[in-house]
Amino acid sequence: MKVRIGDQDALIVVDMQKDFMPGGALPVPDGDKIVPRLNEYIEMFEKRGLPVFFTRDWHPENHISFKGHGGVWPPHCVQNTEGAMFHDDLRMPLDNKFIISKGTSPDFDAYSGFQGTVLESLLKERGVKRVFVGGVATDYCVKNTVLGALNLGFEALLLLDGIKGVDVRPGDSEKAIELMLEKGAVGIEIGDLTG
Ligand code: VGL
Ligand code: ZN
Repeated sequence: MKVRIGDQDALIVVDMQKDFMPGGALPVPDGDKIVPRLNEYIEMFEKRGLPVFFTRDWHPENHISFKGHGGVWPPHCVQNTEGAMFHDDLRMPLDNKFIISKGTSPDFDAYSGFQGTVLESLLKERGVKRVFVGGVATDYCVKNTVLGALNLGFEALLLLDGIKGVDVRPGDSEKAIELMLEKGAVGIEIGDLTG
């Protein structure tokens, strides 16, 4: 599968925040291991002047997804806390970079970067037709962001070497990948990129 990055492409990096990394409040095993690879993808977009979107979970401290507030997760990615910050080594372009906060109001959760955000309109007003998606967690926010993109009419390339899952039930990430591919996403790795 050879892919050439072009001017209708954008990169979406999902939820690479400290709370989702080993040692964080809701750790994704080996979540930190994909940082170098994601940085390579980010650099390729940055060099071409193409937009890079960083989604982040950005919850109030009484968020509905938290245990004790009706949800199943330990409190995580609380607005303005250290755990909500991006991984220190994640490459942040100076230009053409967008931070998309989701799950920001107490009573709504959002696993998709498109849910309750301006992501779709920012992509469409830039003429983006195809999104490359990596980050965490494969079985939650990556899955829902990819499915959201497909539903909205974008082509979606799943960065197979730039995702990690939580696997609350063993096999969840594998199943999520199968579902994304079945729905029309195309799985790629860094070696598939040309030019
Ligand atoms: C996520 C669980 C809860 C994710 C966010 O980013 O995949 N997972 N909140
Ligand atoms: Zn969350």
